[in-house]
Amino acid sequence: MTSLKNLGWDDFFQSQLKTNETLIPGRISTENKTNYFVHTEFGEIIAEVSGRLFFSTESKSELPKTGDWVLLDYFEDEKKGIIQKVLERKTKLSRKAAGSKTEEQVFAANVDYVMIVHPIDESFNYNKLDRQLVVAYQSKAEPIVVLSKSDLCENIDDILQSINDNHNVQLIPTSTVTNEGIDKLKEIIEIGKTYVLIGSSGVGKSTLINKLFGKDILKTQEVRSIDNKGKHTTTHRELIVLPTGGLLIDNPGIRELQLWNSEDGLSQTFGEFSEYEDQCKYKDCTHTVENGCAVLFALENGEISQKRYENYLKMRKELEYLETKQNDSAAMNKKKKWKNISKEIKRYYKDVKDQNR
Ligand SMILES: Nc1nc2c(ncn2[C@@H]2O[C@H](COP(=O)(O)OP(=O)(O)OP(=O)(O)O)[C@@H](O)[C@H]2O)c(=O)[nH]1
Ligand SMILES: [Mg+2]
Ligand SMILES: [Zn+2]
Repeated sequence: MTSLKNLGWDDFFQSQLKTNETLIPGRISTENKTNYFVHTEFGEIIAEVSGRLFFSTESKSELPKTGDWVLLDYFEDEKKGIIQKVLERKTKLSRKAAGSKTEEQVFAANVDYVMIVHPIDESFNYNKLDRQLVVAYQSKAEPIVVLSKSDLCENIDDILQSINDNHNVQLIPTSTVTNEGIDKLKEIIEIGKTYVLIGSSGVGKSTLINKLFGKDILKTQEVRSIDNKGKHTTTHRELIVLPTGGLLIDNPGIRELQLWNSEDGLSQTFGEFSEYEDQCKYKDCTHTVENGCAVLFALENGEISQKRYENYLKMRKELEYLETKQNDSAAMNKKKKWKNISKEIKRYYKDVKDQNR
């Protein structure tokens, strides 16, 4: 059984407990359709969310997610629990939910490091890496870039150099075939710290976790065939406690990583832009057509790369569009709320009138 501390419990969470707290703390491992697997001091238990918690949350993102610390009523005989409260999150990894809804999807909570797993090959997708970095920085956890399948790559140094040119982030080439980087990863993974692995399907996240665990505990894709392409092998998130300590969260491959309120993450990932943006003539400069735009000037002078400029603008536009949609849906909710209130008021007066009759 693992101690709370080894599960990531610290003063930040301790300070959220009442003095005479009767509920027990637990950490969400897996979110199932109707219940959760939760790590506790008493081992892994199955728990459900209480009706009160379910109905008091305003959005789905407030319900427990993998990595969350929760407080539960614990029923020892059945090894079951009822989740009464989600503790405040230290960090959270969010994206816009897939589909047309303007909704936040939290896919991991309270992680210390985001391991972005990216296969290293000639067709390395820098734009995708930038997007993942934006999401990682926004979460307030620290990113680490794991360059997987290094056994299949010949020009590793060139790619490392290109990433280093734009980012100040730890880069670890790994291979589960040659074992390159595996010891390095084992070395950096600390007891009681949480690492979430993100990346597209098939990049080798689960294989890597199996390697670090020292046993095949997770299902991995067997052979890569054409009709297997795009098929997700991992279908749920799971928080795994390594035998050597350290907590890893496996994720299903992410097909579409849409941004959710990531302004800070964006400026951190595109550090070179903020320097110029401050010098633009107009405060609300779009850096596209304006006279006196320092970003365009830097682009012309080759101080900013064309590729990064395009990717940056794309993500900025995505965030602006999201903001408009959020305002729209906030206005709609407000309207709905007032409609309900005026309905209630009408009903109240009708009742009063009826009573006086
Ligand atoms: N050559 C090579 N292949 C690898 C390496 N690591 C993983 N693979 C292979 O890549 C395929 C995908 O690995 P998975 O671990 O299932 O990938 P995943 O990221 O967990 O994928 P999803 O669960 O679908 O998100 C498997 O066939 C692995 O054997 C590596 O270092 N080198
Ligand atoms: Mg997997
Ligand atoms: Zn500008």
